[in-house]
Amino acid sequence: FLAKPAKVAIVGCPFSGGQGRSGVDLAPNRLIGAGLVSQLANLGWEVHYETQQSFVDIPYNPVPADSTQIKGKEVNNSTPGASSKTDMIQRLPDPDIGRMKKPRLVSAVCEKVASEVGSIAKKGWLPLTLGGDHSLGLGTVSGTKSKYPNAALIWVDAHADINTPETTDSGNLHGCPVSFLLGLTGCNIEPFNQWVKPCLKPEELVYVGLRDIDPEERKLLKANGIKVFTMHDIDRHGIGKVMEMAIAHVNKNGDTPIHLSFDVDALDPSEAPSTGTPVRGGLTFREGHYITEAVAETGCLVGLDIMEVNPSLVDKAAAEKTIAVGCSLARAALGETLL
Ligand code: 4U7
Ligand code: MN
Ligand code: MN
Ligand code: MN
Repeated sequence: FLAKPAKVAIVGCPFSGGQGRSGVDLAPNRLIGAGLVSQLANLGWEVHYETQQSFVDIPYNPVPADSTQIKGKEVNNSTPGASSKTDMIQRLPDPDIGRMKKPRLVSAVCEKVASEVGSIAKKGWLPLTLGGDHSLGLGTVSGTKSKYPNAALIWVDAHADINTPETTDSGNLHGCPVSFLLGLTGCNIEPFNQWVKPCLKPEELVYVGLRDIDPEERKLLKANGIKVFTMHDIDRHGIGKVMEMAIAHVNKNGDTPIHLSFDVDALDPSEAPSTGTPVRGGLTFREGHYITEAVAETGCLVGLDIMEVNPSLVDKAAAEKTIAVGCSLARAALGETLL
């Protein structure tokens, strides 16, 4: 269904509100700065790039690092003490709801991302979303599902990101997007229930690379019969066999649209050191690329996310390495190594 090479629209999402470490919002600019647009164009894709500046219109948004972005907006700041020349948007408080941190901000941003990704998909283009933290996956997958209701989801990550508002210990919503997509118990909650549609069936989902699963997440994975390929499975079978099984699980007839959500922390920290929640014992450089190549080979890719690059972590060399591998994974998913 996607003529290849075709059009890819890059959605840059400078967003960090789904977790606690600043800097992950710098990744889209850095990935673009590393030459991603021309790299994809060189593969034969027509590339559109747009950054989601509209995030700054969200009233819960924290003041952007470059606050010139919001100059010219209407002054309507009644929050005591929050008034300044550059902070001209009224910024509403976003207190925790239960355990969830920044629920209104995350929800509003993901709703915008869902609409953007959905409209790109509806044009028949491939949306490539550059995070930002992985809470954005709630938006990207919702967007893909609005065009392809039967789309499969391949979630490549050290983590399962399937905590619910009730099970999350950290309260960080980047650990929760999958539970909302599945509509698990506890997810029908404000503000998310104002727009999120539980759009993903457990059998449409497969994980690759997991090695840090919370006890409550383990129960949810089992109770819902979700297919998981952990690092242990990759050690046992090799990545070739694992991807064969993973793709067979969600793409039985070879014609199921596939959304690939790649959290760079799936890679070993030696390959992707600049990320907020690194976990030892991850994918090698080649295993990571094999995953994206295997998906490219299906010809079924309809949505791609590169998430959780945080260029402000570790040091300059680490950031450059992580940015380079992010670009490289995106190229491989878009067919760089296909003959
Ligand atoms: B990421 C965690 F407790 N499970 O919920 C949580 F271990 O998008 C981590 O995969 C979540 O990076 C990691 O906070 C979210 C934790
Ligand atoms: Mn993740
Ligand atoms: Mn992760
Ligand atoms: Mn992470």
